[in-house]
Amino acid sequence: GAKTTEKSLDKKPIDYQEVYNAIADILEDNDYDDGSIGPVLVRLAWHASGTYDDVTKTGGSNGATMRFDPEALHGANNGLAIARERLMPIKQKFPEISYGDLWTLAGVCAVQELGGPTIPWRPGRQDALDGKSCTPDGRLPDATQGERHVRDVFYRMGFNDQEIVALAGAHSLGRCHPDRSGFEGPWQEAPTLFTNEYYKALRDRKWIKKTVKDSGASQFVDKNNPEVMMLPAEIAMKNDKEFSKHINTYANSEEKFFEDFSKVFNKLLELGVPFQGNERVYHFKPTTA
Ligand code: DDH
Repeated sequence: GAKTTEKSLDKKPIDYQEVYNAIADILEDNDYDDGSIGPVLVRLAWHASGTYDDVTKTGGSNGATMRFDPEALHGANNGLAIARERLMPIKQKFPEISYGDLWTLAGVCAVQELGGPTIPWRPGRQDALDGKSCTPDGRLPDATQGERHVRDVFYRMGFNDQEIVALAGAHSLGRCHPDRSGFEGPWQEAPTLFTNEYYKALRDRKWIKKTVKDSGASQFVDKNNPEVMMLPAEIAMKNDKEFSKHINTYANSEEKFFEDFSKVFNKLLELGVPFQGNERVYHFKPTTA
């Protein structure tokens, strides 16, 4: 009947490339950090996904449970309300998209628009209706800890050492904020460009321990440019034989880094998502190309 027709007209399929383009449009913001909200959108996609536990099959980007307490209040998620709010106009423009799909697509868009590789992406995340499936606090990595903890956290998601190092290259983007994590500064001098500079910096520069004035947190800074930093967990990774092997590979080849990052970021964003199997895989066209 007429009613059914109306309903199916309502539910016209979402053009995800259009969503991508709309997100690309709001990335640049001269008032925000280094002039782009891209980095914090990448962090939102990662924190939504990195709660996954491969043993209990809980967590991950399905459900977008970070919208709810207590997950919204987890210390690791400090500052991410900003990222969620910035995406609200996009949600209003494309109300049919789930929050989980929107946040992960925004991460893909930011990586691509800031010069990174194409990341294959599929829709299929469904929103939780309340906070009942919020994950317990402590599933995301603690930057004050060492290589053992980093392995515990990422092995739980189902990643190996090479994948852990490839994922860490996302720190090519963005910066630490004393009021969010206690740490301060970007990982290298161009925090709105997705490159392999992070690995070169980690491998080649002389890192010295320093206390952040505002927070008392201990971090490492570049001897020649103390504006640039590394987290204690990253210096521990650099000093780990297996991790440093991969750091070296990616410092030597941006091409290899891009190839591996594309695969592993896609894997991260799909953890725990109940795909039907018939979803189209998108390879979004950068608006900058
Ligand atoms: Fe990260 N990250 N991250 N990170 N992350 C921070 C910021 C950003 C760790 C700690 C921190 C990944 C892995 C790790 C991004 C992406 C990714 C901050 C600073 C801390 C602390 C937050 C703040 O003060 O605003 C640790 C520890 C690890 C680890 O590997 C052990 C991964 C896997 C990703 C990813 O996207 C694949 C991005 C982007 C930022 C910058 C955010 C911003 O606002 O700028």
